[in-house]
Amino acid sequence: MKMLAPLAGKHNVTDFEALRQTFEWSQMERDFSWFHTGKLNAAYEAIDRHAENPAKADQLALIFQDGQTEEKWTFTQLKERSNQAANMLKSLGAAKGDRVFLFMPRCPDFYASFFGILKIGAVAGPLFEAFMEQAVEDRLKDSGASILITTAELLQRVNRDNLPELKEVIVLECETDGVHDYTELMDQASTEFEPVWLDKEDGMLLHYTSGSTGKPKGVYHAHRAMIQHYATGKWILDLQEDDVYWCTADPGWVTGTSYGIFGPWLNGATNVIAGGRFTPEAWYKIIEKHKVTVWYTAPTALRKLAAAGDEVAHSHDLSSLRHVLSVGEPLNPEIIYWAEEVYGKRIHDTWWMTETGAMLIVNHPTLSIKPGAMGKPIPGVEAAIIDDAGNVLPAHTSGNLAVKAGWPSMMKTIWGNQEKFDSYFINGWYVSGDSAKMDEEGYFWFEGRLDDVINTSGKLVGPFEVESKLIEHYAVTEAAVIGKPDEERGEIIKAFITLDKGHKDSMELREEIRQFIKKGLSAHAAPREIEIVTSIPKTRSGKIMRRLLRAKELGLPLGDTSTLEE
Ligand code: 6R9
Repeated sequence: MKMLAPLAGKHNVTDFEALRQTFEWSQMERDFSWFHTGKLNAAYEAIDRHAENPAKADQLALIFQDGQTEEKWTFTQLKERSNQAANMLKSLGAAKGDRVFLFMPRCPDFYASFFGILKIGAVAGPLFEAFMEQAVEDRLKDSGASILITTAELLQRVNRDNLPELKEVIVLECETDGVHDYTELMDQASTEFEPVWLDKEDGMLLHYTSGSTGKPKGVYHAHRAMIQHYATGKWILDLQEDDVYWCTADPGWVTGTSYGIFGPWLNGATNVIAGGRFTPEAWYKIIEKHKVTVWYTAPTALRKLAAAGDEVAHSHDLSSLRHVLSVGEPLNPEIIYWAEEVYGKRIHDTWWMTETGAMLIVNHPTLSIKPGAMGKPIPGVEAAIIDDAGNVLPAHTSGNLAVKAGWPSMMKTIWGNQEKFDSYFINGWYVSGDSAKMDEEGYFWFEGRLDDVINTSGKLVGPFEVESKLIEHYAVTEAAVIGKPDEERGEIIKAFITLDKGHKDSMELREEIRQFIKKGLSAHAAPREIEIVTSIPKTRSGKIMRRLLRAKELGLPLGDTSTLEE
C-alpha cells in the first residue's frame, strides 16, 4: 500500500502522537472566559469575543457568495446583527430552553439568527432547505418548536394547522398575513445585547438524524460541545487567524454547524459561505476568488469534481489551498490519489457523527495517510473495535466501531427519548453503528453501516421514514427501502413496493411515486429505483427484512432466513 507523507508546513500541533498521550480536556477550557467566570455562551466565544478584540473587530467573519450575490460581514457586524436577532426573539417572548427553528437557504441572516437564538439561551434547530412538508412537520412537532424563522417561499411547506406548539413565525421577504416580518423586527431591534450566561450542560442545538427504525431522532447538543469544535478546528482543520476557510456543508446538517459555524469562528478564521447549486465551475471559482486556504468537503462532491475532469480544475487557480479535508462517507483511495495529482493536495479524511458532535477519528496533517483509512482518534478520545458484549477486539478484527464515553461534544440526549440515548452504550462505550477494523498502528478502517441506514451522497436516510411516506401513496400497499451501492453517490435508494389491487406497474406510476416522495419528504430521500414486487419479506414478528432484499439485489448469499414469515 502507498503511504502518503505528512503535510508540509507549519502546524498548530507539531507532535500529534505526543498530544494523544498527554492531553486532557480540562486543559482546553483555559482558553475560554468561562474558565474564569464559570459561565459561558458559545455565541459569545465564537463571535463577541473577537468583536471585542480591537485586532480582530474589523476582520471579515463571513464572506457570502451565491451566484453574483456577494456579502461580507466583519466580526463586529455579525455581533451586532446577532444581537438584533436576540432582541427580536426576546421581544416575541422567546426564552432560555425554547426551541427556535431556522428553515431557510444559506444566507448571512441565517447566521445572525442562529447566534441570536444562542444568545438568549434558546435551542437552535436548523432545517435543511430541501425538506418538504412531512419532513418539516415531523421535526417541528417532535421538538415542540415555539418559533420558526423562514422565508416566504419555504413557509408554504409549513402546515401550521398541525403544529399547535408553534406560536410565532418570522418571515424573510415577508408578504404574508398572520406572521412577523423579519426585516421590520430586525430594524426595530437594538444592536446591544448581553448574552444570557449559561452552564456547560445547557442545551444549544438540535439536529435530526435518521436511524433504522422510527422517525428521525432529535440529537440534542449542549454548549460544552464548543470545546471540541474549538480544539478540532485548531488541531485538525489546523486553522490560523488569517485563514480563509470554506466548509461546503449546509447548516441543516451537523457538519454545517460544527464546522460551518463553530470550528472556524471559535478559532477566529474568515468563513466562506456559499449558496446556490453545485457545479464544478462554481465551486472552483469560490476557491479562486476568495483565496480559500482550508477546505472541508465530502467524498460525494470530490467524486463529482473528479468526474468533471482535470481540465476544469486546471483552468482555475487553486494555489491558495493549503489543507483539504473530507467527511461523511468512505473516502475512496482513488480520490486521494486524484486530488494529489490534480490539486497537489492530499485529502485528510475525518470520521464522526451527528451524535458525536465533532471529529473523533482523523488524519492529522502531521500523520502519514494510509489511503482508505479514516486515521486515528483525536487527543482526549479513546476508540476501539468491540464485540456485541462490549469486549475490545484485537487488531485486524471486524466489529463495532466504539468510542469511550466522555468527550465534550457528545450529545446530551435524544430529544424526548432518554431510552434511545441509553441504547447507544455498552459497558461505557458509545457504539456508533458502523463496523470497522483497527490496524497494528492504530489506524481505523471503515467497513460499513451495521444497521439499515442509507448513506446517499453523504446524507443519512432512514428507510422507515421513506417507507412510511411510500405507503401514504394511494397505489402502494407495502414498501421496503434499501441502499444500493453506487459509484458516484456511495449508495442510492431502492424501493420495493407492492401495489393495491386495481393498479398496474408502469413507468408513469413509478415516476409518480418517486415525485410523491420528492415533494413530501425531500429530493435526496426519493428512491432512484422502484421495483414492484408481489410481497415484502418480513419476520414472523412483522419486521421488514431489508437485509434479505439487499442480499438478493446484490446477488449475495441470503444468510439466516429462519425468522422469515411463511
Ligand atoms: C458528520 C456526519 C454519520 C455516518 C457515520 C458513517 C458515515 C462519516 C465517515 C463516514 C466513512 C468517514 N461517515 N464520516 N464513513 N468514512 N470519514 O457525517 O454525520 O450525517 O450523522 O453521518 O456517516 O457511517 O456513522 P452523520
